[in-house]
Amino acid sequence: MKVVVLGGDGFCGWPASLHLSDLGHDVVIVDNLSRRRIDEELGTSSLTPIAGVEERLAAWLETSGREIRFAQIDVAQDYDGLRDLLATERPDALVHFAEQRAAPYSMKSPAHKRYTVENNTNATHNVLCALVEAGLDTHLVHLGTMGVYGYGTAGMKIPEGYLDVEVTTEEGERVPQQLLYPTNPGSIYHMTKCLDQQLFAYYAKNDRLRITDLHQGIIWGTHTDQTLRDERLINRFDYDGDYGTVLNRFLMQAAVGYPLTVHGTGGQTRAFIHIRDMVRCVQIALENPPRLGDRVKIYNQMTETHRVRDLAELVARISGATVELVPNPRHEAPENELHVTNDTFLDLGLEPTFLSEGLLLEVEHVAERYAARADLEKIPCTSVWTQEQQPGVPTSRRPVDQAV
Ligand code: NAD
Ligand code: USQ
Repeated sequence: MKVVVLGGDGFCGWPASLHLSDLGHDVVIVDNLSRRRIDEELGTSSLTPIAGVEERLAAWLETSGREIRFAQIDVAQDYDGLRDLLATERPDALVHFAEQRAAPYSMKSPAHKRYTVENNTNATHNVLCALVEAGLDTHLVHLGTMGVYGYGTAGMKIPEGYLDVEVTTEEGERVPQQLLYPTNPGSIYHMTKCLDQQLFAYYAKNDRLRITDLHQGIIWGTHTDQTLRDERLINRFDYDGDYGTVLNRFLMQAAVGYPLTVHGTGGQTRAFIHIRDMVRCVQIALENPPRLGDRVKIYNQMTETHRVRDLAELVARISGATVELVPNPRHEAPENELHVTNDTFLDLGLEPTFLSEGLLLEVEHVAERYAARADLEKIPCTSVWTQEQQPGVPTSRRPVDQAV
């Protein structure tokens, strides 16, 4: 199948592109390289030494004999360029990773909030609009987030996208309905993924686009079978206070001897998935498209849930690291339970990589190997969620812990 991967130079998009190419699909990467420019803006860089995009692609051709083509297009800004590429390539599928994905970065300043909203919602809407204008029946697979649901329920399992409800008519009859699960975003970034959901629902209904939305948990790990084949194919590993995600940060912090930065009490429970499972999920989603006219197909793309302080204790146990409770820069529930339905991928053959198997390897093979490249000053999370959390504001004016 011909697959266009939007955001194919990023942390998820690169290994997903290699995996699909390795399976024999014809892959075209579209990326505006904004993630690399954001590294420059923040004065940070990947812990792993990632090659430039041209060098990566040449290395893949050399090692696999397979060509991945590349087009530098800003999906949010260059609508005509995107539409023309789609009209020329006429892909069978489009995988959409091309968004600003860091919650702390999205909260840094009014400019960062506005950039994140404009980039993400324009990118998604441009993709949908261009597919319709080009008259294509291309299956769109979007990488969404578990964060659209918020992270708590009244004890029920979070379903895959749609909530069963019963409404009572005027005659007193109880009628079953399914609604898009109510959104409860925890950052401007997460909010853009909620807006994406509405765009998908509309275009699936009005234009009969075939759309799959993958509500993905936090990725951990770095390597996939393909990125391991040559160091020029290595994947990025973010550890800085804006882009580093919690478990990869803890692994890196352990490797450099930095106390593990647990926010607040570390009672936050989140969903996780290994990067190898992510690429396999994208493959499975592509192989199981919705039928024409179906509503948006939503899968929960996660394999296990963990509490942040338990993760820190686990990493400390295997590495000897120390744990530090630091003030939480976010406005989030200090403690939550999280139960998630993830039957669809398991039924379709996903065999998860659990933390218990992969964690130590990750510390040894990635975090310790590249520890000398780390800039420890970039580790603290400095983006705060509210005005009251800005440095210098008395702690008495800070938001009280509450379920949000
Ligand atoms: P990333 O920032 O590493 O990659 C995103 C890529 O998209 C980058 O290469 C960037 O240059 C590109 N991009 C951004 N805006 C673009 C635009 N307007 N036009 C063209 N290219 C653009 O992020 P990632 O970690 O690979 O995440 C990919 C997707 O998966 C995101 O949508 C994110 O929300 C989702 N996701 C990521 C995680 C995670 O833990 N990393 C978890 C759940 C969901
Ligand atoms: N946290 C710490 N210490 C740290 C870093 C984070 O305790 O050093 C805590 C945070 O306060 C938060 C939790 O860990 O409670 C998760 O933070 P994170 O940065 O790992 O994840 P998040 O901001 O939610 O975002 C990441 C990706 C995003 C994706 C999301 C999936 O960056 O693209 O959508 O995970 S989910 O969390 O399921 O919504």
